[in-house]
Amino acid sequence: MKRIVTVQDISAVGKCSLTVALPIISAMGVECAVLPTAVLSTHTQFSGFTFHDLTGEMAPIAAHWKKEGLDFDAIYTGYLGSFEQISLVEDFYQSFGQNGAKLVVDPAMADNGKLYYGFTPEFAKKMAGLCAKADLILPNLTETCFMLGEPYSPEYDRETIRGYLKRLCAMGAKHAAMTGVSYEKGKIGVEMLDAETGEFFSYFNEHLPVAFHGTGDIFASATVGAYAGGFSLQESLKIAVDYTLECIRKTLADPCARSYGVNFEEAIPDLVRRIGK
Ligand code: PXL
Repeated sequence: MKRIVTVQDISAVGKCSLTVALPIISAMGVECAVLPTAVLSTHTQFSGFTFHDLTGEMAPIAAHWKKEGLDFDAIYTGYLGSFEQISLVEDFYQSFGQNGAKLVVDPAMADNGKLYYGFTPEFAKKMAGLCAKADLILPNLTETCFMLGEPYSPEYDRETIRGYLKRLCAMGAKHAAMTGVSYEKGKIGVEMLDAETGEFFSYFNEHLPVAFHGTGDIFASATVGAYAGGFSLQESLKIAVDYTLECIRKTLADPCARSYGVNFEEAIPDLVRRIGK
């Protein structure tokens, strides 16, 4: 069985970061180790959340894993809370990337033209440095704009997106896949550039006219689960687009849907069937 490690926070309630990465990646038949960065009562879109930083635990946990001879097929980072955590992830990759572990970075820090609570444009530049080392990055348009120092506009065309992807790859990422891309009314999906071949790949499915928190984490987790499980990158992105759409459908159909995240749980059986597990 493949084993990956994901580095992100535990938002105890919130259907994001570790509470979605663990169930999704495990359900896809991939062992999911966790390097938790912080414990929050909820994600930061709630007001009054508690926050307990675990930065001090990261290096000792990594050192113990090294001593035990553990390694990983992929290192998947999501929401990181500080410059120091990004530096620690860079050290972690330096140490655990030697055996060919792929680094997948979801620079979860912004959406809809705005940085999440607590982040600054300087933080986005530091995140761009981590993205430069990655095999695959999964930013949305807002995160891309902050990393490239471009103004955000919800209006764009394919040429603009492809230009941004080229610039992200020029910084060092081997594959840059932008999530939540829509060139045509009623369709949304992903556009990826493979820096080695210079080829673009895109895939779209139905765009339901709603926006929910947490879909980026769900998308990234499904991509990592599929990719680590042996699917090609292209097929992994298709699986993630379709699964994210199914989660949104399930949320819209759920009379008890939560306001803070999507119903990814009831779409897991579809995902598992899709990947033939
Ligand atoms: O979904 C990304 C995310 C992860 N973790 C925390 C967050 C957010 C987005 O707001 O606040 C703590």
